[in-house]
Amino acid sequence: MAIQHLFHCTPIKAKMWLPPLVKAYALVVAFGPSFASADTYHLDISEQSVQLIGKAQQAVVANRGLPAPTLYWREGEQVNLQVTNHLQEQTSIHWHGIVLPYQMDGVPGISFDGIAPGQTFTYQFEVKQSGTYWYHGHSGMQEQQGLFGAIVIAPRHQHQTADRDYVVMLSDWPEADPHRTLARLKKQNDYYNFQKRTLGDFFADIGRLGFWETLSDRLAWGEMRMEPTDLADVTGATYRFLINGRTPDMQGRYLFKPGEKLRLRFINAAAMTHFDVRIPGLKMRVIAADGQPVAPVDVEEFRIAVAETYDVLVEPQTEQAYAIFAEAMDRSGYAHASLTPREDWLAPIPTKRPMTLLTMEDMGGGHGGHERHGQSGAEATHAIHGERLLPEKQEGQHTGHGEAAAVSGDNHAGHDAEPNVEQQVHSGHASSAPMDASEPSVPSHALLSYQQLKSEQPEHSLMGAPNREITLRLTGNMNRYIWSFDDIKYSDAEPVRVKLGERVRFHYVNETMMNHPIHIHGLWQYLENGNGMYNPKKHVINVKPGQTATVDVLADAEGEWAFHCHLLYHMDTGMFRKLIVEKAGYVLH
Ligand SMILES: [Cu+2]
Repeated sequence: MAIQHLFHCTPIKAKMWLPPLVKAYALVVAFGPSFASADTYHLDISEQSVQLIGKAQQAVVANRGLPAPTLYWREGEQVNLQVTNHLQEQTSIHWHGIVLPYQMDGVPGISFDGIAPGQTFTYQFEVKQSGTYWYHGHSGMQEQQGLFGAIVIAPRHQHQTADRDYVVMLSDWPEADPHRTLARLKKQNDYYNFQKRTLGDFFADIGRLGFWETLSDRLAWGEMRMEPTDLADVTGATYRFLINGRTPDMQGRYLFKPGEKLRLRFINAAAMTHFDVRIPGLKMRVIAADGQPVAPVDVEEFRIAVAETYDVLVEPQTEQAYAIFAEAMDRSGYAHASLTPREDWLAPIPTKRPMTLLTMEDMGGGHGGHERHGQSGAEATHAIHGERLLPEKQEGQHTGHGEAAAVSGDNHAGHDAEPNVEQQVHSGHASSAPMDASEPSVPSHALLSYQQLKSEQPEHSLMGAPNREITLRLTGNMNRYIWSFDDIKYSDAEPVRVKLGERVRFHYVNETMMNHPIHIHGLWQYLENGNGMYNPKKHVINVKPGQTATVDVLADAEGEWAFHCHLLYHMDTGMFRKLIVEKAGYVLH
């Protein structure tokens, strides 16, 4: 089933800032006279049926959309957001990356009580920053169930102009109820431990559980075995990967005219999935990270961790359709949309690369950078592992679901195979070169690394030594699916307390085999990446397996903040702290 829709920005109020594309095409646009005006936004949170996997499922949505509407704010604006809960359970909205009073931050149990069924909560705060951000539910699994949307904040002084301005929102959509997935992940390892089980068991399980359940469990538990194939613990075996709420078969597209400069605002709104993003045939100029302008870097690919945002400029010169291609880091699936000069032209799906395997560098044996490994001996060894251990995975992920359904003989027939790329792409599309066929592997210098991120402006709060250093170990119990800081899960942990105005240097020591994107609410983290006063400020710092990341945090906002890994199932099982920023003589609980 192909839904022929263009992506559209969803205006939710008349008076708002609009990006250039919308300006150009909107018939009636009223602009506020001043930046300081107060605008009111309404979000209605409800359940809605969606069709993303070939059968109806319930999603949790805002204003009946998945994703939720993009909110366009202006720097300096006083926003007033009325969020009404039409669910049977509590809800909440967290404004991710936004600096605001802590009572407005939207984390139940930390800074407010949550929004009860039938209630409306009004969030009010001044917008003190600009750039690309997002918002999402912070209750239960609602973020995984569809409750997320983009925030685009116009700066007071625009310094990067573009002819068109698009949000590219990536996410992962589960085949099963996420509560059930988590319950499975928490189950005793005797039953699910692949290490102890044989190929015969695997086929027995297929007979009993069905192909996808079996594969999903095996892949999920693969992480615990510390094999080099272990990159994600919830994978494409259960996920569909979406761009602006659409699966690859739904063929999302973004229009352009050759010669135009496009700003693409990538947001990773996935619950559990890091993506490797590329647009074969186009160079991407990264101009912002986590909303903040950075010195431009030209890349062919970047990895976007869960909850990060990157803004890139692209300037397609030729009349052809380009693929916006976001592969799950573990290669278990991909999101795809077309950047196209004509609505009826679709971009080819690029050649999918072999599963990414942990390398010595990924495991902390490298030089501490975030650059991609080259062809190393380790990788070659791992490739053998991959072939030996996971032939079923490669089949499942690369040949479309139709074939997998045949293997299991279950009811996945509704999944239809992946779109028939050849047919769709080349109909009426002769000028498009088959760029995927001979695409070279990306040289490592063309991949964005954290070291390349340099703030556009020097940050003077980075002068001088920190007042305090705190080492936080990122830990996990491999057998019980419990994630933690310093081996203590959230429910047993004391809050981290710092003083208002203090500058704290955190060392995040990753003792696990997983990436952990660490997020602090309400405060910036200045990543120590060797650029001194130009160290970039981010709201999420991805810490690779076995590595240590150092950040400086200026505790310039009092209150109680959430501090956690942004992988939903890691946060939910305990990799979470309350961070209290206290005024002298004033104790918060
Ligand atoms: Cu984590």
